[in-house]
Parts: sequence; C-alpha cells; structure tokens
Amino acid sequence: MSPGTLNWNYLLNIGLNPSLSSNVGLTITTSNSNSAVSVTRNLDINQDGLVDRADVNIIQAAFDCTIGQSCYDPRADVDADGRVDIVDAATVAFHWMEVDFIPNYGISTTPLSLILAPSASGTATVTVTSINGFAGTVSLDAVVYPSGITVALSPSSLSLSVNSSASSTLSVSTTGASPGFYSVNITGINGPLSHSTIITVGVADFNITANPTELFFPAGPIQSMITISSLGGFQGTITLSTTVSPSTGLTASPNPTNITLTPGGSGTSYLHVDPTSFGAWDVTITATSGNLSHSVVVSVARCRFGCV
Ligand SMILES: [Ca+2]
Ligand SMILES: [Ca+2]
Repeated sequence: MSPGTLNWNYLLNIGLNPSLSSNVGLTITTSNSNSAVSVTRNLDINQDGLVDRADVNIIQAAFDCTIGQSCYDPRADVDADGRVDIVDAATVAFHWMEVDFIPNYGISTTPLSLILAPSASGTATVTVTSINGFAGTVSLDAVVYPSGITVALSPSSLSLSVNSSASSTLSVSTTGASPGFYSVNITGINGPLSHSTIITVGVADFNITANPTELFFPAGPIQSMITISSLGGFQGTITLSTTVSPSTGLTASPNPTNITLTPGGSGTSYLHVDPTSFGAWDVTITATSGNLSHSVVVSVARCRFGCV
C-alpha cells in the first residue's frame, strides 16, 4: 500500500444464532505506520439507512436497562457495555443524520410539483436508485392528502440491480377533486428499508366573489367590487363578461374586463351599472379563462320611492 491513510467503513452481520444476530459497524483506519480496527454496533439501529429520531426512540425505550433485564435491547446498547445509557444516546447523537453504509436505495420524483386543470390528468416519474451495492425489489405505495385526486403507480414495484436505477410512472387524475393543493406521499419499501418522496399536485382553478351583491339607486351603494382569486397554483388571464336580466333598462360593465392572475394571487375589477328606468335586475358576471368559467350575481334595484 502506498504511503497515506485509508478510512473505510463496513457493515458486518454477525449471526451467532437468530436471536443474537446483530449488525455491527467496522471501521478500518490504516496509514503507512499503523492500522486499527474498531467495531461498534450499528448506530442506524432500525436499519433504515439513516441515523435519526427513530433510532433514538429505540434507545429511549430501553433506557437504563441492563443485560439480563427483559427491557434490555442489545441493539440500543451501541457500545456493548451491557447497559443502555447516556453514552449510547450520545454516540447516536454524535452521528446524527449520517447515512448508513448498508446497501440502500434512494427515491425521487420528477417533477416535484404538478399543476393540473380540473378534470384533467398528468404524470410524474418516480425513480429509485441503488446505493452501496443494493439489489432487490422496492414496492411502491402512494398516499394522497387530503383526499380528492386519484393516483396510480405503474409499475407498483421496481427491481434494482447493483448500481442501477428504475422508474415508475405516477398517473394523477383531478376528476372530482376540489381546486387546491394536494400532497402525494410516495413510499418505497424493501424489508426494513423504507424511504419516501413527496410530490405536490395543484388542481388549478379560480373563484369569483362580488362585494356588495346588492346595489340600490339612488341611495347606493352603486358599484360592486369583483375579486378573482387563484386556486391550486392557477395562473392566466381571465376575461369578465356580464349579462343583465331583464335585458332592458340597465347597462352594466366591469372595469377592467381582463385580469391576469399569478399563482396564489388575486385581482379586482369594478362593476359599474347605469339604470335608465325604474326596476330591478340581476347582473351575472362571468369570469372565463380557457374552458374554465365561474359566475357571481349582483342584484340591482332603482326604486321610485326608495328601495325597501
Ligand atoms: Ca435509522
Ligand atoms: Ca451502553
């Protein structure tokens, strides 16, 4: 070996018998003058590939327990001194969020978000990638929160060979879903190795409101503010139009007639009405963008002796 140092980590599975089987970490440090081997129990106690809260929970469950007690958990006694104590907890904490060197896999989604129209469909790609020589089958599951959109994974399990990656298609349907945002949590499972990725799906639409919804002449109010709001990541230009019922005696027009929305944004227009006779009317303001259309009704009255 050439001069210098080498640090290498291994995982050993020592199967004394099934009940005593244990994964241990093996660190070999060599230089041109000496070498050392240190062995510890695996700090990734639950073997999911990451040293994190779930591992600390296992230590907490066996805390202060000594070998021979039923509560003693050898996995939690990472320094193997026969007692689960603060030293074990501190050792795990020192390696917090480190990635284990067991054969493992990663999971990711492209894109990370989908913005879809109501009653539409779209797809995303879920990719699992072999890490540290992993080979095996990863089953995939998708859970939607809150309920509304429909999702399916095809295929629903992926076979990985060493150093390979494989992909599944996530199909999303927004039929029947309310406008807004949804999370799709996609989990891959291979034995104790469970990993998740999240894709956000926006069902993009807009709503329209009027304030006030009743106008009176001559005592007022005599104009109404129309508000258009983006939902589920909607962006685009909305055109306002009006119909008046009955059709004579009142003109009504919004200003402006076009509103451009950014995702999560809102815009306003003002409905101006001009009665040329006494009477009562319903003004329907319709907001249209592509094949999306929503309406609100403002009632208008011009009364000879005051409206009651
Ligand atoms: Ca872990
Ligand atoms: Ca200990």
